[in-house]
Amino acid sequence: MVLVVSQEVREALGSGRPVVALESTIIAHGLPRPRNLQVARELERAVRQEGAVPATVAVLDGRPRVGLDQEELERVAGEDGIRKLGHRDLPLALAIGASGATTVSATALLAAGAGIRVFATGGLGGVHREWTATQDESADLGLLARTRITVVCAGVKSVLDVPATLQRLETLGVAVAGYGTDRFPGFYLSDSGHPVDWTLRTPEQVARVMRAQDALGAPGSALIVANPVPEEEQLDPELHARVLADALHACEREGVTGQAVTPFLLGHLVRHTDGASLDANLAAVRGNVRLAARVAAAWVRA
Ligand code: PSU
Ligand code: MN
Repeated sequence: MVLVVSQEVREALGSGRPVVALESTIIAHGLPRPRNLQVARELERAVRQEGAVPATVAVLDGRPRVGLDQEELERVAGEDGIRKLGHRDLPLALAIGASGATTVSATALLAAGAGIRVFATGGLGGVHREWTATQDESADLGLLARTRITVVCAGVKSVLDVPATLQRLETLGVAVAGYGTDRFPGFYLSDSGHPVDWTLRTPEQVARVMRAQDALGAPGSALIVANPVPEEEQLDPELHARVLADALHACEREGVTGQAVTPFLLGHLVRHTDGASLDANLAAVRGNVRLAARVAAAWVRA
């Protein structure tokens, strides 16, 4: 097995303790430095406070790692030239000895490979606006259609075409449930403006769905638990709409494409909301990490 699983994570998995996978792209490319390192540490601490073991995932010098020590976390947050790796990039990075942060798709693949069932992030990638012209759809969706993992997130990033993304998830057969809500959350916003068909209300209920997935067998697809940012911590919806329109224009004007699109849009929002989008993003991720830890605990108890 090429995966390097940290001793702490290995022992936790071996003894049936709860483990939560965390992605690293949000750290390396989704948040400004040096705040990103503080956040990476804070998220790991939050998982521990809830009684679970954090397993941040990244590739360092061509080795895929599940569970990072302090020095490794610092490299992900601060090293120049850290790449952004989707799951398709993993074999290339491994063969060449590259270092990179893992997106939702790469993290889900590696975490599932290590035997981890619960994963927390901010917002998933999805179908971009202007999809008909660019065909830009995050590889997150396709990978989650064939990976048995539970992803706790605040919906999909609001820079995307949310209804198109929900439709793709339906087409791909990925289960989606709101946590404590029948509205699909909107990442920076508590409500994306779109409904969700299923509502789950407790970590135990989420764990029961996971058991039912296993009982039903193939196809091994994900479960998306969409957990809204608390309303009092969301980004002002009007400010969001205004700055996002501006960000999308800037993206087009500057000819940003491919992997650079998401970090560009998120960065633009942070700069033009005076950091308010960052606060909302962090509030969402924090809530997701805590809920994921509780789901992981219910899962190992089950
Ligand atoms: N959620 C955040 N910030 C991020 C991301 C998610 O709060 O930076 C990252 C995730 O790693 C996700 C990726 O997988 O953005 C999607 O990128 P793309 O649209 O290029 O697939
Ligand atoms: Mn893309």
